[in-house]
Amino acid sequence: MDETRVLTRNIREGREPVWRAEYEAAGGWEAFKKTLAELKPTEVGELVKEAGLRGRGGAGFPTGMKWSFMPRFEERPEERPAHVYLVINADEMEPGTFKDRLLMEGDPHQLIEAMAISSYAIGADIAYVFLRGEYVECQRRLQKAIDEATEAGYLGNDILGSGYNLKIYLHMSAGRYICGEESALLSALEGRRAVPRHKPPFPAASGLFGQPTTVNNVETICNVPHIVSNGADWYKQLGAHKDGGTKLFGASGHVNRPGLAEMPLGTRMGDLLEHFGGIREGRRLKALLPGGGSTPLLTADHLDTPMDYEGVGAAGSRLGTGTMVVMDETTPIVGVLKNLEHFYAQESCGWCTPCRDGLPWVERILTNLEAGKGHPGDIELLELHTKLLGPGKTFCAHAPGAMGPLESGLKYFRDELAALIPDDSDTLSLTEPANTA
Ligand code: L3W
Repeated sequence: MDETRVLTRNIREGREPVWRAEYEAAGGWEAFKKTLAELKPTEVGELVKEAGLRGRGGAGFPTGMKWSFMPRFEERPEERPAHVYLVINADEMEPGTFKDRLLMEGDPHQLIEAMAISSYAIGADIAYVFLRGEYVECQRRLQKAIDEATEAGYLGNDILGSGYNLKIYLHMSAGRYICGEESALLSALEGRRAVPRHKPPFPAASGLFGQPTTVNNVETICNVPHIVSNGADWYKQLGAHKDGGTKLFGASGHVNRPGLAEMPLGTRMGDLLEHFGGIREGRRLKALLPGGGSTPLLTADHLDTPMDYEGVGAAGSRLGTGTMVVMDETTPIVGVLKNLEHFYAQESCGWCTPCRDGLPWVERILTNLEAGKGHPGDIELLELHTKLLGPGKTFCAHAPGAMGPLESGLKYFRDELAALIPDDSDTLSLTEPANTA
């Protein structure tokens, strides 16, 4: 299958990105000029709503609707707070996920232009990119793009004579997975401990420094200039199933050609795997995480799944970040689950008890199972944890996300996991220390 290159149209493998002159020659910054000249801020939001753009960070929340929660001050400028913020969540740390990095390294002006249009739409005067600490090359390239855009008059005061003011800043994350949760991200950006906040209030009501704020993912926002340039109908027809637009799909693990590809949302899962060269060494697919570490596993029975929000949801999982982690038939599922739960246990912020104490317990049970030291009742205990740490039981989505692969692992591979408990194992032990060898 050929790619449908919209967001990646300027990206050239292994080379420097297009800088301003080349970006402009390819039509770059025209969408921002059009926005300032022809569209009211709310009209940009309406366009994005009509296009049906949904968040690409994992949750799939409708972007236009999120923007519509921002308070408007056009009619009552005297009530406008000191600042209104757009924050780009570029803390890409989801296991198996590397799509936003490509967009930032490969076409940094696209993100900066997209931020300028989106900031205008929500009435923001300051925008931040909250960037994963290890993404130093993204930092260099984005800073250069910001400097070039400022020099060209696309950022700053009274942009292109429109009266609109915008500054963009880069902030490097100190490096914790939980910083990608939007409210923990805002705390980190304020210089405080990265612990999630209660929602509501959502960021539009009280976000960065208590001011109106919208948090969007990198890929989500990169769609905006294309929607402004080509219209909502054009965008909708790009999708192959229910949702409009394209998606950066990825594959890592046991495929012949791991990497990224921009394809219509709703592309069949089997076609995507084929695009990535199929399962390596002629083996068969055992399972895959469709969109990063916190999305429930799917199996070879799901190859016909359309990879969009509805399609993957109907198959019992989530589209997540759209970057698949692929496992062939030789992969022991206990190792997959143990590795994932080790990550989530380590990355818990420790704020709420079920997450802080439950995840290491899950990891311990899986570690023992893998080492042949399981006990009767372990499977039921794991099952119980998927309920105790499930949606609504914890402060944020971290632990429920971690339970996604475990619950689906138990659903599809229960016998394989149960067979790891030795026949001569003694009775249930809940206190055995972790095998940390
Ligand atoms: C106003 C309401 N706003 C929801 C907004 C909310 C947020 C967005 C999504 O988790 C998932 C998580 C990870 N009024 C609102 C509202 N909003 N209801 O909509 O919110 P929510 O709560 O559905 O999800 P979340 O807590 O933001 C995101 C999963 O994504 N994930 C993680 C990906 C990680 C990366 C990365 O490393 N780059 O993308 C992958 O699947 O587990 O379940 O803005 O404010 N009533």
